[in-house]
Amino acid sequence: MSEELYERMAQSIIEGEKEIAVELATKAIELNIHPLDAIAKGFVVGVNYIGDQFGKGEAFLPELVMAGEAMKAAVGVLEPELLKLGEARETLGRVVLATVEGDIHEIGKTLVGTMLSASGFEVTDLGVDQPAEKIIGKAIEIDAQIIGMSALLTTTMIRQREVIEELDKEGLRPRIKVMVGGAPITKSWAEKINADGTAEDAMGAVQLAKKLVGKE
Ligand code: B1M
Repeated sequence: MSEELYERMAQSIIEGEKEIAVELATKAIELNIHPLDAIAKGFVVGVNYIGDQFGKGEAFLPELVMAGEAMKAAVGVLEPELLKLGEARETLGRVVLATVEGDIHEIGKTLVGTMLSASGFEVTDLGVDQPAEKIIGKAIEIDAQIIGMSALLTTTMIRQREVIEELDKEGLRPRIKVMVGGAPITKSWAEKINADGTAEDAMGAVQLAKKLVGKE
């Protein structure tokens, strides 16, 4: 039963059918399917497929845009459920989260923010296309323990390094820890740019953030 639902979820994203995606996300909640399963086993399968097709030149920008919109809408339905499931009792720390300058991919970053909030972090999500000075300025303003940066493009990954270099220059590390993520981000990239860590998905991001504030 859930297998069939997951397949329909993926298909709704591939076809860019926002309303159907929302309907299926709502159905998953009614059926008590864990929202992270609905995202990972259903919707993400679809968005990865269309991303691959786009990469091979077999799908085009309008299809990518429609898939992105359907994905965002479905995840938007599931996010409040993720927050409800969270067992947050104490505040674990303050996190400034952003997608780096020049990059407007927001779905994964927002999901990471939701999971961090559900786990007890106070998250200030600056949104997408955020320059280094804004990210660092906000971290100083709210006395954040962690800066989290997402980048989905190989051309914008470099911005993560710029923020880290600026933090180092201003003597703000190791007080402020930096975690990086996004589809092209690897462990070796994180090490190369001297980040404090990376995670492949939102659950991994929560584990890493807990480790960084010493609350594993
Ligand atoms: Co874009 N796009 N896109 N796109 N897009 C990719 C990234 C791409 C790989 C597709 C492809 O060609 N195969 C490709 C990049 C290629 C490259 O860099 N080598 C690409 C391209 C080229 C582009 C444009 C340049 C296309 C164009 O205009 N010609 C353009 C760039 C615009 C810009 O940013 N300046 C563009 C635009 C778009 C849309 C706007 C249409 C849309 C985004 C909609 C939105 O976000 N509102 C879009 C989409 C949807 C994608 C794909 C298909 C899916 C991204 C996504 O939402 N995934 C993507 C292909 C792919 O990744 N398979 C692609 C689902 C999401 C849950 O996963 O974001 O990876 P993800 O997040 C995960 C983990 O990475 C991790 O946890 C998350 C949850 O599990 N994670 C973190 C993320 N951030 C983290 C932070 C952490 C820790 C973990 O710590 C802080």
